[in-house]
Amino acid sequence: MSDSEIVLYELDGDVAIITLNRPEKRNAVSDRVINALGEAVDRAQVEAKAAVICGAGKHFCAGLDLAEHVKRSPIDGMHHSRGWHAVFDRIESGKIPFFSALHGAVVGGGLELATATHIRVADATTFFALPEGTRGIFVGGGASVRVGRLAGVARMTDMMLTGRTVSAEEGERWNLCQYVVGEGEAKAFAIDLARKAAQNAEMSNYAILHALPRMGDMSRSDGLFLESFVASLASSSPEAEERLNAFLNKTAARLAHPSK
Ligand code: 1HE
Repeated sequence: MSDSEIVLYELDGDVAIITLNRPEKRNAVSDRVINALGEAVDRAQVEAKAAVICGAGKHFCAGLDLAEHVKRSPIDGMHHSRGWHAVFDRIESGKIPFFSALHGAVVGGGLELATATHIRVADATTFFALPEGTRGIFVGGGASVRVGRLAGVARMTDMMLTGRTVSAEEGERWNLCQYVVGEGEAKAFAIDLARKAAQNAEMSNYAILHALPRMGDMSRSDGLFLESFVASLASSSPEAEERLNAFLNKTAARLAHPSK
């Protein structure tokens, strides 16, 4: 299978759809997969306004390709982990929002990939796990930072010490995903969300992706100051003026109650 087949890339209007395509190995992330994923992510940042990452077959992603990891020197292990960080950082801190459509196993590096995306949609078959302890290794694709912050260190410690699996519903309560949908519905749902996000002002999306997480890490006073700064920058753009006038002229769509 060539690199362009191991990770599929498709552009659907403004939305890039990136599919891990190694179902016979449950989309385990080999060196080739991480490289091809990095290329697809970079292409999406240029061509699309939002992107969806999903997995072919019965599982989103079984994590690190364990077959490639049996013998790695400490330096190679460090380089490997930093390579994953580089790709996942480009997902989390790029130009466009990333959505993940989850089903089946979202485990180890698969959960690390999912938590680098901004919005995670899980279908009813989804389960989350961090089995690194069981395998005699440690997380290396960013889970210590991302999963620990989303779910809390106590829950992550539990997942790693006991190897427990966490259902989609429980995962939603733990912030591992923001949406739970019916079996087989995650991809269409995530694409729909991505299309909506792609219609936002690009500056608003950029501020959401880059300013929000930084503000969360700042003191209250610094966070509020930066919020004012970003707000004034965003609202002084011609696009903001156009969109605000569209609301006032009654040409912009109205918000609807969630039940509608
Ligand atoms: C793999 C991998 C893999 C499957 N690396 N080959 N991840 C894990 O510890 C999860 C390991 N995988 C599983 O627990 C199960 O495979 C699943 C629950 C995901 C799916 O089960 P199932 O019954 O559908 O599939 P299977 O029969 O276990 O696997 C099908 C094939 O995929 C089989 O190969 P085959 O040649 O015998 O057909 C498996 O060996 C292969 N396979 N998962 C390599 N992960 C940056 S650090 C991140 C650290 C981690 O990610 S640790 C977590 C690793």
